Amino acid sequence: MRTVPSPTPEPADEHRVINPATEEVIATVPATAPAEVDAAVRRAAAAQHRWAALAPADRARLLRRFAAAVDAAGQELARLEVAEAGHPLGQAAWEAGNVRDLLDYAAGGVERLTGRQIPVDGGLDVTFHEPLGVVAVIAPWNFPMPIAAWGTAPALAAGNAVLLKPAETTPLTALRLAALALDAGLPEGLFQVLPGAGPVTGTALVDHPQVAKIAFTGSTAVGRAIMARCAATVKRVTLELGGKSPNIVFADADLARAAATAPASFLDNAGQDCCARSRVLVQRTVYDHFLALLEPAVHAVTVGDPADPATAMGPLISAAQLARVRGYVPEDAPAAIRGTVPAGRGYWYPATVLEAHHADGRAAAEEIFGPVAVVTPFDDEEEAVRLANATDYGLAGSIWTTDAARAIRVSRAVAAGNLSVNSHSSVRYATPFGGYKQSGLGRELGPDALRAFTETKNVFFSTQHD
Ligand code: TXE
Repeated sequence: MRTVPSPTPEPADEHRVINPATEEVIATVPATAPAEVDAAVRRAAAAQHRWAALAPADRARLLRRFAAAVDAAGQELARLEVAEAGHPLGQAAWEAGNVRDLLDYAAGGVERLTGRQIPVDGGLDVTFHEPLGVVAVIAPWNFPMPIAAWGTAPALAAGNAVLLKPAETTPLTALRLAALALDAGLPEGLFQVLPGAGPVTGTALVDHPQVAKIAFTGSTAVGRAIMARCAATVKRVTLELGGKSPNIVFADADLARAAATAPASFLDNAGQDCCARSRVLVQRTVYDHFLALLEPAVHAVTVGDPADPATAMGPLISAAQLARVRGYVPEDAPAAIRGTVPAGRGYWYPATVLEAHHADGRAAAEEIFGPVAVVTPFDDEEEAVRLANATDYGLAGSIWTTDAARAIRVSRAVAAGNLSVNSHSSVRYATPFGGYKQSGLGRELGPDALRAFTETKNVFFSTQHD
């Protein structure tokens, strides 16, 4: 890594990593050319054969060692995440811990990847869950470390080799994780990080006939294109895509808690979160009261230097992302609530709450991926559900009510993969995560995470004799 202050155009064979809080170039990382992708696939295939042949207990032990190495390097990984992604330090430390937990949880699954014995006539029928071989994880920049591990940890645990392509803007934590895997004793070539541009390095992975699966997290547009391309080699594919998730606040809710927790649900990671509750639906009878409670809660969010442990919200990832957010919401748009940002360099955008009747139609309907929420009133439960489902997305959502029967009715009626009642929590390593509709395909995390990186083989043993 070296510091390069010059703003000259980026050459095609390397990526500059920019600290989004200062706009300084903090590193340059070589991009992986298609021929190098091919060489990496071969190395990975050789390593995978050795890895899958290990005793399950030995594979589990090595993954636990990898988890311990991540734990020991937690502070260092967190600081890298702060520098390359602009995440507040406290959040980044949680993310490093999440990677450790994912690896430990996956290690626990190695010896529980059991098949079934199915009653049939004339013999014994047994299913096996066998590794796919070499799989690719294509990760985004919004949570570079955890999302890389969501795919990598269960894939390795299930006996696969992993090629991880990090986002162009955030390769540093991924590269560090690969070095920690080697230190922990994982075989050389088993887990490789291939930085590079999506359309070049990513496409080479998607097209490669020996890559058995793509686990992709990113935009719906790119996910759709990858899925179509995977058809050529009938590659397995899971997609974790965008969202425009509702936060439904009924009049009977604990309004003080709903309002106090709402800002984090759309401002965490400066809103660059696929689960961001960016559509706040509030029952009309408490609408004004809720907005009055929300305003001080939004202003209480500390925005500033992500390296400061007191900071809750940092900058956006890049100049491009800042331009994208501004494209949806000009800074002089009539806002119900608007926060402040630090002066000077960095890709800052203020916390912004718009009322639906003042918001641009695109801002109300599309994923902005910035610290912006749109508030809409509704009259009754039926209208709340209709508004919540009036989107092509279906990733997450929150329901605030003290009526248990309503919580059950609404959580069954909202078409989304990850709902929370009187909470905004969506992601836990032990529970399944994924989207309905155009928010994705397949599930990650949870008890079935390893199975998603296997083929099911059925073997029938005849017991007939002449
Ligand atoms: O995502 P891309 P971008 C949404 C969010 C954001 C928008 C654009 O709305 O504003 O997408 O972000 C790789 N073949 N999300 O443009 O391009 C790319 O290199 C193979 C939601 O950064 O989808 C990176 O590693 N790979 C989201 C990854 O795909 C390709 C997270 C994601 O980048 C490729 C991120 C190609 N042709 C953005 N093109 C979420 N679900 O959390 C790009 N890539």
